[in-house]
Amino acid sequence: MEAAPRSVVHRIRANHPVIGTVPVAFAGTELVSIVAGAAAAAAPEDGKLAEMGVGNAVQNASLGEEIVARINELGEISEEAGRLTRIYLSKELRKAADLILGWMRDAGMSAHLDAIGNVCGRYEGERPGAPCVMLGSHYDTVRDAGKWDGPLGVITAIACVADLNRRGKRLPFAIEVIAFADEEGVRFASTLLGSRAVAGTFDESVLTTRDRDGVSMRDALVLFGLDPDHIGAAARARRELLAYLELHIEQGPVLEAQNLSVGVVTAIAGATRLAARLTGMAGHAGTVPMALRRDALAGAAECIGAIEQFCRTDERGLVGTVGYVHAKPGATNVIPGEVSFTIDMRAPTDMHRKRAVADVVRQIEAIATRRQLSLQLDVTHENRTAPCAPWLKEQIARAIAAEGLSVFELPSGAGHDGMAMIDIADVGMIFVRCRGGISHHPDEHVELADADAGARVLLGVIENFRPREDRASVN
Ligand code: HGY
Ligand code: MN
Ligand code: MN
Repeated sequence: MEAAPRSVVHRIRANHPVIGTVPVAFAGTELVSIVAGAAAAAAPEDGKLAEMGVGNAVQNASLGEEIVARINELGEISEEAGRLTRIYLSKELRKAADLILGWMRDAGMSAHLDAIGNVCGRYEGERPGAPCVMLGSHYDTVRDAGKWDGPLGVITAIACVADLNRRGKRLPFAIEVIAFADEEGVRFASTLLGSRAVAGTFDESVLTTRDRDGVSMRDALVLFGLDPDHIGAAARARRELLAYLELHIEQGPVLEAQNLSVGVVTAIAGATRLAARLTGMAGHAGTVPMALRRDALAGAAECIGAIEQFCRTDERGLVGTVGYVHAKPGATNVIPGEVSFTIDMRAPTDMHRKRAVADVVRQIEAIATRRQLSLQLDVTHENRTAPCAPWLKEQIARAIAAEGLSVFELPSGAGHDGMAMIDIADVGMIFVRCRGGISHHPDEHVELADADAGARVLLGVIENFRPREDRASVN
């Protein structure tokens, strides 16, 4: 199934059938009108903005140009010719890390690679050693990815620091930028490996998991030049961070529908990922009668159909995806004896997601029993919904309003590093509009003007940043 005929792949790209369905579940009219109402309530009134002293945003129209140029440069670093794939701990990820290290140093930061492969930069504040506002996103990609998912946040953060540095401006706190090495979780089933290491929640048992080629994470770290026994050194303490802020493309169509460049994220939806394996009996495609077969792929197909049907009939934003299927032995004239597939399920609330996962698991078990297939089902990743901190949403809203833009709030259906960082810091997120809501796809695109607007908003948040009240004394 992985190696679909080329013509089919091209037809799918042209129609965008997957992309057309996923975001719509999170952008259903009911949900959007609720968040739009909330946004209207949260947006500061014009008169109040002057009082807040937010009319002094820095106008720097060139940030977008530099950001787009760097997005294109980083997007060239791929392990596959003709398409962008940069998987955790690959040679190309290392090459990308070196490029980002150079950008950070050029922006006036000290920079290093941490114990899990994150690229970390620090721009000192007025006094060395002060706690930081941490800006981040990821620099790994999915397979056949777009250039913007992850890198936009990293590159924009560096551009903001470079702008401060050019002006010789230091703030009462440090700014750190982290390019997380694994957010997508493509290689080792578990995800958010980079941000979990920084949050001190990295699960060491992942070190023994193997990629598709049988390489363990432990061995891959060594090949990358890192020491698997020192991952703990990447962990940061809560007292070192005043906040974690991430700018990211929306990956959905809501901002485009609202005709807005940027938005304030309210929460990052939780997700559950499972790995399923069905085992039947391989056999001769010509001799075994249909009634006597235990075809693992036909069973998997029924499971996939059941998952889709279950999620489609849900009217409260549930989405479910089977994104990987591998059939063995994988020959035209052999009945498939074993099939592995993944399941990704998300919903606007944790309760809803957990109930849905339990229902889907029951259906898969029933299908396996009826077809006399043995079933192994493992939860490989589980993340609860991460709410963005109200005080950070407010500061982002002020920065947006200061740019003369409307303030609009929306939830994130996609996962982000903030889901891990919330264990050591309050989290705020800025979304930037992307064309057609397309993401995890080579057609992913952000207009230069929107990249520029996002950068100006992030810079505005940083320059006007006020720590949470109980951290007001940052030195
Ligand atoms: O899968 C996600 O939501 C994210 O893009 N990694
Ligand atoms: Mn992604
Ligand atoms: Mn991302």
